[in-house]
Amino acid sequence: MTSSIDKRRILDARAASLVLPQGFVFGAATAAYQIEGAPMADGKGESIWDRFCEVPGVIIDGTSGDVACDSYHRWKDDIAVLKALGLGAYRFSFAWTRLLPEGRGTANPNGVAFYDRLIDDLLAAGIEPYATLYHWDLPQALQDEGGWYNRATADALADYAGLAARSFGDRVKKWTTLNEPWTFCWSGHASGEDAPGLRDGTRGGVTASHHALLGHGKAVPIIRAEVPDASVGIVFDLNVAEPASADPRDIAAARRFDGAQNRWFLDAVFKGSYPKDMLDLYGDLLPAIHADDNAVIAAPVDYLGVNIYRRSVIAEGTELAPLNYRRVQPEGLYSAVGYEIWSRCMYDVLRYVNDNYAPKEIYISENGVATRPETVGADGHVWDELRAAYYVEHLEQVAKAADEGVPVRGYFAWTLMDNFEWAYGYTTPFGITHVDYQTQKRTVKYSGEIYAAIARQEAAIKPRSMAIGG
Ligand code: IFM
Repeated sequence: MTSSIDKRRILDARAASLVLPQGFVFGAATAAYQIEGAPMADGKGESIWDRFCEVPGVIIDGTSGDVACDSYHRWKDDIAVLKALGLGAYRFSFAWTRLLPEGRGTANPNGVAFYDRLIDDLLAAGIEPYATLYHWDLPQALQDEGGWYNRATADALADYAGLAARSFGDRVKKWTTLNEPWTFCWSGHASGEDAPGLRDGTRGGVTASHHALLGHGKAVPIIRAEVPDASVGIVFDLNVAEPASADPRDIAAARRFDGAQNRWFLDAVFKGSYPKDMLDLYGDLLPAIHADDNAVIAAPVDYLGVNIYRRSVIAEGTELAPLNYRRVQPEGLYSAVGYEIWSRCMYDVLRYVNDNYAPKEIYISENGVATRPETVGADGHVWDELRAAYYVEHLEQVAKAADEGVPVRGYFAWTLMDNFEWAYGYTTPFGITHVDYQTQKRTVKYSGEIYAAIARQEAAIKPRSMAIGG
């Protein structure tokens, strides 16, 4: 039997031997609703997640992001953690309703001032801000006008992008328009597990997707006009889809699933049109696609962000007609949110994206693993060995793809610290830093230490306890 200490030694050695390209960016990611708290402070407006969390039964533990990590007040603690970890980049999102409480119109100066402070303090700490405009928290005022079912929401996103770029573009140079349109469009509008909780099936998912992509396409030139030296991209959550068997029906189902989650978004942005097989499949369920929409959506981007958590093994089934698929769970190790832990998905997705779409640059904008809630031990540590191994194994796959010439430029751990995991509430933490929600004390976990050591290219890993805030 290998002891825990031996396992850590082996892992530390593997971490120490990782080689990533020169200049590779190591960062950590968060999102506004998941960490900030203070939902109504200083003139902030209501978002669809503020509203959704009030619906009984939708969040597994009945919680919300009302307090979360209290980062609205404790952003300095978050920066202290990033600094202690030695990370060079922080991916965060703006809460649209802090900047524009009604979704459009007059800016809220308090919201602008909050992100000014965050950005200034990040830069002072030598950490590059990677800002995301939309990480799922649509203003409720826009939802009341139809949300992503309404084409006008695309224009509202573009106007909001202009405001953010004018306000912060002198200091923020890395811009992401949307985070994970597949998830927020389909989980929010087809199956209903996420806000706004609509269960409108494929028609809902595809309608929201088209308008979200349109908003992205309209936002890109506006950001460029405001910030000529900006690097602008979009973040997709992609999974390579594998047929569960050689049965032609499973092969066809995997192809449909790939079309819905991957090709629909990637073809639109990188090839300038939706995949023909998916247009045919969706048929009458499609929203109105105007003559120049494809060209708008295909506005050239500087990079693609890839969020990757698993592969998808797909059989024919009954989910989301006419996609008609079923997710198969191969035997193996699973995370607390039921995702198979299978590091090869990282290499496969990088190759898939590079070989089929050849983006100029790729960032792994999120990757990480959920466990059950952890506690800080008597020795002051959180020995999250499973998560530490996850990072080492997935970074080995990044290194392999980079070695083969895939232009992967950086990696962001999901997530900097335990936070509000949407419908799972606080039951499935993903953090490399533990958060004690009673005291708001942040304690870097073993995974954070090992990740920091990799980021610093240290040869030897010496875990130590770091407690910040509280
Ligand atoms: O927490 C989420 C994040 O907001 C978007 N990507 C997936 C993460 C883990 O589920």
